[in-house]
Amino acid sequence: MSPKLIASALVCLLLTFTLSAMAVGAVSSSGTIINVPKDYPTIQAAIDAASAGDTVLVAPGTYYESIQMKSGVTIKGSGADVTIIHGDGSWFKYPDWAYTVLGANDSTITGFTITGSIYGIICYNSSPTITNNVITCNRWHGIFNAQSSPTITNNVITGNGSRGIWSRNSSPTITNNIITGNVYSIFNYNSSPTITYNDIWGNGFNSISNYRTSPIIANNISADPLFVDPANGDYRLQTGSPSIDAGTNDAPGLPETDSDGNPRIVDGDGDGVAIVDMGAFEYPGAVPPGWSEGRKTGWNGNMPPGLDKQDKTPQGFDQGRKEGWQR
Ligand SMILES: [Ca+2]
Ligand SMILES: [Ca+2]
Repeated sequence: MSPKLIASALVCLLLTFTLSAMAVGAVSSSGTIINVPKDYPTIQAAIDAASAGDTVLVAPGTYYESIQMKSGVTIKGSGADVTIIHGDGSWFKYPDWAYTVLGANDSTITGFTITGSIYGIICYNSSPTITNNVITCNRWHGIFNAQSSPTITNNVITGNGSRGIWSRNSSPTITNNIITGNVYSIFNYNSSPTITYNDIWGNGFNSISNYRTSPIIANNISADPLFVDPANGDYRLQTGSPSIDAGTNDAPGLPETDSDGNPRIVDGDGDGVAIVDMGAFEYPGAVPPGWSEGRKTGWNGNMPPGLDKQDKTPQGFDQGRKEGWQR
């Protein structure tokens, strides 16, 4: 086992002990909002009660259940750092298909950590949108696709025991993700995937495997994404991360906010052009010269002339909602 994979295993062990912060994301939907656990104690009970157009909004916490998505229903966590779905061992079709999330057509899952099963997400004859999630510490594949065309945008897929994404007879669109620390990156068989603007780095095998496949593969990078503290489950991006402003604003299913409900799209490298980052968390913006970055507690550092309190924002800048700077 390489040091990197050992580190991933440690993250898996630590995962449930390191998540404590609170965050609530915003929802824009014309349907009904169903709250978990306020309205229903489990995510699945809320999904079962939902109709097409509804949103199931899940409060921070760890939910020990495997869930089946429903056509037309959005399932929204409060941020991948605080809202965890840990599979309960439910099986799908075959004895080796334990899953945490089972996809459905025209549905969205966003803002969760998805962990603790053999497959994190199974798409079987289904094409959901999967965005703003951390998919980690599943025994085999992070996402398994069969006869499916899911939209996989702006996730972190890391520390899974086999492939980050495995596809058969499928046409997934894979954009703006960070795929790292898995044993293998992406495997395609008899498929037509579109794989663009992802950071694929630090897997046991980074090369994308294609058999009887006609892929579109372009504009991906392979560089350390410089997560803030991956050993403790913090997959935000550090200053200088190559994943900042490295995605595409044309990604299908691009979310309006990041996993924590903070603004997307932000100009993270200060060049005046706002481009979405790769991964589940948008870097909050360039730090002005002479200032240090203030994560989670707002900005700090040397006060600019005329300012004497931390709750004031220098001219030309808006204060980040939870951390750092935005122009
Ligand atoms: Ca950005
Ligand atoms: Ca920029």
